[in-house]
Amino acid sequence: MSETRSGFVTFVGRPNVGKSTLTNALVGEKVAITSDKPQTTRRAIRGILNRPAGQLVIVDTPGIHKPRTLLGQRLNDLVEQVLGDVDAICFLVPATEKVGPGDRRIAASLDGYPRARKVALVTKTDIASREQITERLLEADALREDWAAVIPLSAVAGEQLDVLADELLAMMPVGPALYADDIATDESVSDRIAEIIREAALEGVRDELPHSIAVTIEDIAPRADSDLTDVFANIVVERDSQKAIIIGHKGSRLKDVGARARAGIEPLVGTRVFLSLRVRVAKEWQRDPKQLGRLGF
Ligand SMILES: Nc1nc2c(ncn2[C@@H]2O[C@H](COP(=O)(O)OP(=O)(O)OP(=O)(O)O)[C@@H](O)[C@H]2O)c(=O)[nH]1
Ligand SMILES: [Mg+2]
Repeated sequence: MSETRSGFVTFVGRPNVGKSTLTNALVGEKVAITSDKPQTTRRAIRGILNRPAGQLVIVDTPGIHKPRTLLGQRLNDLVEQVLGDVDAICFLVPATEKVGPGDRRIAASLDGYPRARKVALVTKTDIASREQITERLLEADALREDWAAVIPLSAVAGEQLDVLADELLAMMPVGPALYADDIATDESVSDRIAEIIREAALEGVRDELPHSIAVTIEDIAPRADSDLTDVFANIVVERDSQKAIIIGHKGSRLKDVGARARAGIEPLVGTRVFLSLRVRVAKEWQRDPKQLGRLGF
């Protein structure tokens, strides 16, 4: 048998550049939630890509940003920890937006990780003009001298994903698969369900509210003698006014969130799901170390 390669790759970049969408596209399954709100990802989510040539473990991380809360600070710290442990770092910039100070800062900070190979990715090419793509490739290329590759791609249109996977695999050390070849992620079902509910709750909310939403799972229990699983979960927000928004007029919004979430949870647990959602207020949890600890940060 020919030798295989395996290792860890991480995607970094500003919030909203498409790290999680690309992770899912490469893995071929939704392992990380995505949204058009910045700071959607709050954990280091591992997605696993298997090829005859080997295995890539993709670590999707939170976007790197100027922190305004303790949560924001903890998310940036988490990214730093991940970067120290990977074999390759992919830095993402969307083709549609000019490279700015935030991108420059992140690209420069990769100096701190000399062991990792570094790749620049120009994303969202499906919604960019040729001129934008060319301009962004030049801007990205100029950010560092040590890029092992600079690749334009689209996670949504599935363009150039094979090129990226092949390039990355070739950079990995020789070795056997690190995870079983039949799992897409090592996230627990409970954590994945919490994230699916948070994704459903993020849809249609604005301003500061996306940042204030957290989800906890109380219980997941198969119901005896029936093809039904009960899921009891809490949507946590920071203020009473936010609770009212999440619930909506006569509970209409919460009902929609529940329906959307259930559609995502059922394929995951493989049964029909009864989803019970409660909305709770944890005052200013993003700034409170104790509450953050309770929520797993
Ligand atoms: N058209 C297009 N949209 C994309 C592409 N990749 C991501 N998006 C959109 O960009 C938005 C942000 O995507 P995410 O994958 O959540 O971005 P992220 O970098 O993980 O964001 P954070 O977790 O908040 O840091 C979503 O609305 C995606 O649908 C792409 O290749 N093409
Ligand atoms: Mg993300």
